[in-house]
Amino acid sequence: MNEVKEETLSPKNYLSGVHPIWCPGCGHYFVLRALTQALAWLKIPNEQIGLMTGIGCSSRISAYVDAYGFHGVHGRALALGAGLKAARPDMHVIVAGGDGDGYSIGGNHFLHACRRNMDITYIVMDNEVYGMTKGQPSPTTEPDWQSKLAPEGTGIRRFNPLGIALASGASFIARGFAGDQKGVSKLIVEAIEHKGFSLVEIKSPCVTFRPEEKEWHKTMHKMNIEPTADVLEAAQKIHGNDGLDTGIFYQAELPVFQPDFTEEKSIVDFEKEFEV
Ligand SMILES: Cc1ncc(C[n+]2csc(CCOP(=O)(O)OP(=O)(O)O)c2C)c(N)n1
Ligand code: SF4
Repeated sequence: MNEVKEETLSPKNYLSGVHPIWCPGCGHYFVLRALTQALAWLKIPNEQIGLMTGIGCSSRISAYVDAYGFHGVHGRALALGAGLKAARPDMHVIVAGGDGDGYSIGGNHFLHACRRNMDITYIVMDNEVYGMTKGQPSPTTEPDWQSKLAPEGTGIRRFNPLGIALASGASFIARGFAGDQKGVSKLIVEAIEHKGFSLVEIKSPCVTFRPEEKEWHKTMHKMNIEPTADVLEAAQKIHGNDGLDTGIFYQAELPVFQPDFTEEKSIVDFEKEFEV
């Protein structure tokens, strides 16, 4: 790992040196940059970071960051993150991946990660498509998007990650846009500092299979949403807009689930404590 000295701390201290193989112009490059900026800002020692990812172009990010990491199984990154946080509460656990990884095959884990509210930061690079497997529609793809694989569109309504996170009990819910690197970096800082499960959904264009997403920089609203701890107000902000707003939609202090494995406990004590 890189030696981190306070006076020389910069985003570069958090790059592994492995060269990203994303397509030129892919939004995920900007997310990587925003993440390393956030880590440098917070001065988190590299060995105190656990970056767990699933499978997809976005999930490759764990190879590019100089931290402990695990490039796991498709849709299971949150389970890895929960396991790490349970065993090592002292670590900053960051889970990252794509909309396919997190909302489709990993959808069940997403619901329960929100509900459990462990102190984990979840970064989803949402490009509204499966990039790695050549452009299949994902849960966030609009129903009328026509592609070789779905020539007439899917006709299926979109998954609403922010609304579902709110309904499921996440205590920090934000949306950013990869093209607004400063904004995304700030959201990641706030999310890591937040105690509880934080969702940072980042609209991150797939320039290869959804070239029209290059236009997002013209349509996304930059950091126009202020946080609220009121669920109804947050629901209005999430559901009552055009899906292009960014910022923190909801932030509240809610009970955080953290099993205590630091002392010998029987399973009966554990069940009593957590009412399982
Ligand atoms: C169990 C399993 N099913 C399917 C796949 C094939 N697969 C690999 S990546 C992927 C989707 C990736 O899409 P997303 O998570 O949105 O990331 P992106 O590549 O767009 O960044 C799929 C379906 C797999 N690797 N494992
Ligand atoms: S296929 Fe799309 S998501 Fe994957 S690296 Fe290329 S631009 Fe990025």
